[in-house]
Amino acid sequence: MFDKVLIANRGEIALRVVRACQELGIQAVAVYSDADSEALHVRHADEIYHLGPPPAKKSYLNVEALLQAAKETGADAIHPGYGFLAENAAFAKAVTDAGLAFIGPSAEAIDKMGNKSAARRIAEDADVPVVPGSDDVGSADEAVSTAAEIGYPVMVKAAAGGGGRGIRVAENKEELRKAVQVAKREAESAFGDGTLYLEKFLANPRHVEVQVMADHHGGAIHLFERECSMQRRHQKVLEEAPSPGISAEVREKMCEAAVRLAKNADYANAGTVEFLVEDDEFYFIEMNTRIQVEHPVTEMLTGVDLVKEQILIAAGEPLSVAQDEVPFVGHAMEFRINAEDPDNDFMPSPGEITFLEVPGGPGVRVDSAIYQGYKIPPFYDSMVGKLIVWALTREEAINRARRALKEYRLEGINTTIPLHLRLLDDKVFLSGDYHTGYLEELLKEG
Ligand code: MV4
Repeated sequence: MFDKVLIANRGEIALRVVRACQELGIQAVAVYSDADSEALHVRHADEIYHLGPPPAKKSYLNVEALLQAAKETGADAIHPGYGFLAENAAFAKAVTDAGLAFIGPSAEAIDKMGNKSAARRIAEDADVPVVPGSDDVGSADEAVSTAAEIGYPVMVKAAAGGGGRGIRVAENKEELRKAVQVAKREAESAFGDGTLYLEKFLANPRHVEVQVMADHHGGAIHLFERECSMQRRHQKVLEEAPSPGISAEVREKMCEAAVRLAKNADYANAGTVEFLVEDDEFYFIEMNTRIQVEHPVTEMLTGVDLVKEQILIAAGEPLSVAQDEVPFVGHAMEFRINAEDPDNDFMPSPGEITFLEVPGGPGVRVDSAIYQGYKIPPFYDSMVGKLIVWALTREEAINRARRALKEYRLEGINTTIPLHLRLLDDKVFLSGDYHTGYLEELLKEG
């Protein structure tokens, strides 16, 4: 087992990993920028290392500084968290080349899944349904002839994109020619790779993802799904499990498909297989090769500590649970608390937390790295915490969430708490029958 793990991240996820290390008897090394010397992940760590100035490029994205930090502190592994370098294959490779363990999948797996069109081919190989579509299209002419086979509307996607970046919809061949031209140029400048592919455009799908976990001994399991359709501009607002929109039969098929994909790709560590769901059909779109923000939703239902499991797997341990031993009990929801003003187009709202009281009681979990008197720096992501609730039924979880969000007293900044309270009284959310376009429709209504 590792003696010391360096956490190449900040905020709530860095603190989450610190906690997992401490429970495993592993020393946790926090890194920090000049903007984060008073941050909670720094206060809770066993050892700290200063990286550099606030801009991420000079600190949390600075590979040289991170490797130097690991070397100087004598760490034997690095956990990347999410965001920053978590899905950077070159970083994973640099870590292992330096003789350290990377707590995540191999650089090869990150690289393979980072190309969304290659990931589609891997899914097809594993008999996992994909959205009707194409391989890479070399030209506008090729796109037009391929789209004639698929049928309009089609979606143009950048192979190097993902998470909503570099996508366009085309209703006919004129729009498609334009979309290909614009998307190619954008993808070249944003990702250094203008490769495009096409998919049939699904108008209002649900977004459901399956958590998988695989070890280095051929073991691979799923930990069921999370419903992630409540989103705005590709930023998830809340997540829940089980998905209220899928049947037991779809769940079983989708979860089995996710495991087949992980096994076929020789995948190790934590991963998330993303699907679009329409009626009773599901289609693979992407695989995320990191621990995700919403992982606590799965932890609440299964009892499996996903971050500990990641660390144990990276240290060579087999999976701690067998597939038929994974519980899936009750209902959980996660509410992302962002320092943003939902009444002012979600404008970032950094600054000092002048007063803070955090909810508690049965079935309530708060993963956050803020405290009263803490100044949220303006340099990083606006998510400052997550409220996760669990109860036996969806209805009880909703009532518990409403109660807990009302207990939250957070002053000095604007947050997304009022938006969550609104959603908890929204008929469509309460019905469970919502899709990826719903929140933006609701916000347009005012
Ligand atoms: C789609 C789609 C409809 N049809 N693909 C956006 C993010 C990226 N991960 C995939 N995305 C989509 N791909 C086809 N063929 C609609 C979306 C989409 C979406 C997907 C998941 C969650 C939120 C979304 C919001 C808008 C569009």
